[in-house]
Amino acid sequence: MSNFPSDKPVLVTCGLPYANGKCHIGHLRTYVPGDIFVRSLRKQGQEAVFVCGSDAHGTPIVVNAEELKITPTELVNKYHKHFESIFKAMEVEFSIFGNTDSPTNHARTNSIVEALIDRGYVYPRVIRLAYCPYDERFLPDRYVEGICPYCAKPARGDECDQGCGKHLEPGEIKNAKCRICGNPAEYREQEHFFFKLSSFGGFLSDYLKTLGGTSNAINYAKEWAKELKDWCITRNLEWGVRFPGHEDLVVYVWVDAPIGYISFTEEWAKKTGGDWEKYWRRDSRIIHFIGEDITYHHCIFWPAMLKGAGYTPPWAVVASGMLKIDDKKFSKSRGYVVWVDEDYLDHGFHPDLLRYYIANYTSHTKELNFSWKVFQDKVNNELVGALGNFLHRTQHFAQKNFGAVPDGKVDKEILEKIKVTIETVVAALDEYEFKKATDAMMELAAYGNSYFQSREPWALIKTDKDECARVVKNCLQIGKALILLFEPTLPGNMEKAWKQLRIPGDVHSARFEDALIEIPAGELKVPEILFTKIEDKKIKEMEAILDKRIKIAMSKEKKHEEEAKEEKTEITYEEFQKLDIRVGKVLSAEPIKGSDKLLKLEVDIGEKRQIVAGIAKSHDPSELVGRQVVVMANMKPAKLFGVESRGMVLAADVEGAVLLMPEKEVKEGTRVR
Ligand code: B3M
Ligand code: ZN
Repeated sequence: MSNFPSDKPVLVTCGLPYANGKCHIGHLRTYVPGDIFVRSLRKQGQEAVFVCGSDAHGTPIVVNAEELKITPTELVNKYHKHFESIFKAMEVEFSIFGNTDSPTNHARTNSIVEALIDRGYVYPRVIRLAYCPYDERFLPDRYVEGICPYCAKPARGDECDQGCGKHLEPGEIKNAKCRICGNPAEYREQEHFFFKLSSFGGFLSDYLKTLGGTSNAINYAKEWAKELKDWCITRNLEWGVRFPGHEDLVVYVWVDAPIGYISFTEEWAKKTGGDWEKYWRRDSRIIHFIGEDITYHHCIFWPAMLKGAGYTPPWAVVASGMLKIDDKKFSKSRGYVVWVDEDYLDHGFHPDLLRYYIANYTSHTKELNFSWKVFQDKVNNELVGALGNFLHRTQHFAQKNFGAVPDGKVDKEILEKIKVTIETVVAALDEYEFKKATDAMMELAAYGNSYFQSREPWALIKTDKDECARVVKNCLQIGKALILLFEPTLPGNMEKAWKQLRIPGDVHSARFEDALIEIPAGELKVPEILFTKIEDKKIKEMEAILDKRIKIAMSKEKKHEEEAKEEKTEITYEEFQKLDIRVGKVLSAEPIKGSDKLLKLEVDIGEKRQIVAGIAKSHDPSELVGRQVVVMANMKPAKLFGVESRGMVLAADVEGAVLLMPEKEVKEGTRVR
């Protein structure tokens, strides 16, 4: 017996993309199988709501917006639109694609947090937090960088991203440095609010026994549930959902992000006249598709929060394995990334090809490696060679020799083969095994090809037209079954194929079991080719794009490493005292013959000094005269282009040097400390 259709309402979600960067293949590893799953549910007669949306909060978005000098809202809107258009292009069809900064989500988050407070699951505690004395602010999450207390690798404030991968609580990170100014952070005490996760141990250990989904998620979660620490759910930020009653605090992004699943369902219900509470307040089947790296949040935090506030916890958590590019760990900074727009869609590749690759490369829970070469092989051998070839040759033959789908019955043996394939596919989908499912479909295509080959209809047409018609009818029936089975994976091409075969009704709403209904006799047109081979040249072109990106990233990394090596050592105040820095006034300035960079200055620093400065490109000599500058006065004398220099004019090290000057005029020769 398969899991679906069920009499309980079914809701499927996909992990919310941060509205903070572009969509890459790594994202699709969750969204494409999620979409295939929902389309397959409908093919089994199961209604399902499919929700997703932009994750709008959290420090990376604030930090990025600050760097780009735009507001977080502007940044979020930009990427929200981006994801929406990519999903449309990739035929990932959510019932709704919301945004966690929506009024509905603010309201739902408030109401859940208040419920948790009312029920005694939230308490205040004074903790030591990283604080930057220069920027005069607390440094939540990604505003701090430092060392992981567990594995001693470099880490970010909320996560050991380069080492053990642990979630870090506020205040845990060692050697904290401010990300804005790079200075060491101090620790200051402040009151924050904690969720009593530790009191959910009993609930979670029972709950995890019944939770469905993939073993990679559930097994880890069972271990984690044995040792639960309370969880700090507030942050010092402006951007986010206010923590009730505290103007200076917002809730941690991992509180309001999953609540987005609920508020998007509410928004969907409002739009369509549906009922959101039947999913979130009553017995239902909520299925979360997520990346493996956010299992803790979905199997531990989230069910505890839902339970605590009186909502329905998930029925299944389906976690996809991670992505590799050319067998290397996926990494944007190292260039191992394939962007969905600029590296795929913009090159004219059909979304179905990548959808198939993602579904069929390996088991959903294993690492998926993307390489252009394998992509080419899979498209050319499987989609073109097996599936496309079968659909085309049989319809082409039928059209040419009969002009129509021939009359007559389909063989029992063929219908049986189709039936068994449907059962295999449905069983695989019940286990979230998209590879098994699509392999079974491809096996049916291979069966069709060898059936066609062995019956030799091209010979039969001359000797036994009736027998030939029977073979052709059988083939067209297999074709119909393939179209229905592959529709969730290849929605665009299967829609085309369905129309070409002139089967009545809409392929997207038809059921798997309709594959057993005999294809009606009727006129056929010459079929168009669905899938075409990808040429070597195209693959070389795509590989070159990836190579180039990796090379550029490598040279950037090298530069960073060298810069890091140059990092300044600390000095004492006594050592600093040795520097003789003084305010001076420029008395004269003139170019130096033979150099387009240097100017010869005469500067009054309580005494007259001749100084050579590399500022000719950015400063006109005449505008300098009379200006006050800051001078390092005890530099060892040096000769530049034959001109003696005794001292150095200080400037900010940017293109077109920016000279330092005192805030107001002071006497020439005044010391700087
Ligand atoms: N926005 C993305 C991630 O960590 C994060 C998911 C939220 S799901 C509620 O994969
Ligand atoms: Zn700072």
